[in-house]
Amino acid sequence: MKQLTFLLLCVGMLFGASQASAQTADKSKGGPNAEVKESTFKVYGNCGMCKKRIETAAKELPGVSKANWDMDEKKLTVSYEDTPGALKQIKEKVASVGHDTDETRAKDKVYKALHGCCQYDRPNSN
Ligand SMILES: [Cu+2]
Repeated sequence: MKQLTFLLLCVGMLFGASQASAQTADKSKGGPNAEVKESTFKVYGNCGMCKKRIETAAKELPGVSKANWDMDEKKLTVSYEDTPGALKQIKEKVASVGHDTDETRAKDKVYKALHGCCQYDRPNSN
């Protein structure tokens, strides 16, 4: 069900992007002229391997230009094109590689497959 939601979000964003290119120079609609925004949010993890995994996952998304996870604070700072749903998509992506965030939760199966030292204490719920 979560995957379906994600898929719908992707389709929605594609549709949004094509609309934006039809109406040129409207920055609020996203697309090539979208403003780059920086956000910081909680991402659970433990070690340097987690850091690499989290940052790599975030940067795989188109529109994400920077990703830095603070190992002490357990917070990820990202620079991304501010299109509708972009931040949620980053959180979904980070959860898809096993790391819970303030809004998204990794699948148990993915979490359990993480390296032993990466199995952080999970929050009770989201
Ligand atoms: Cu780790």
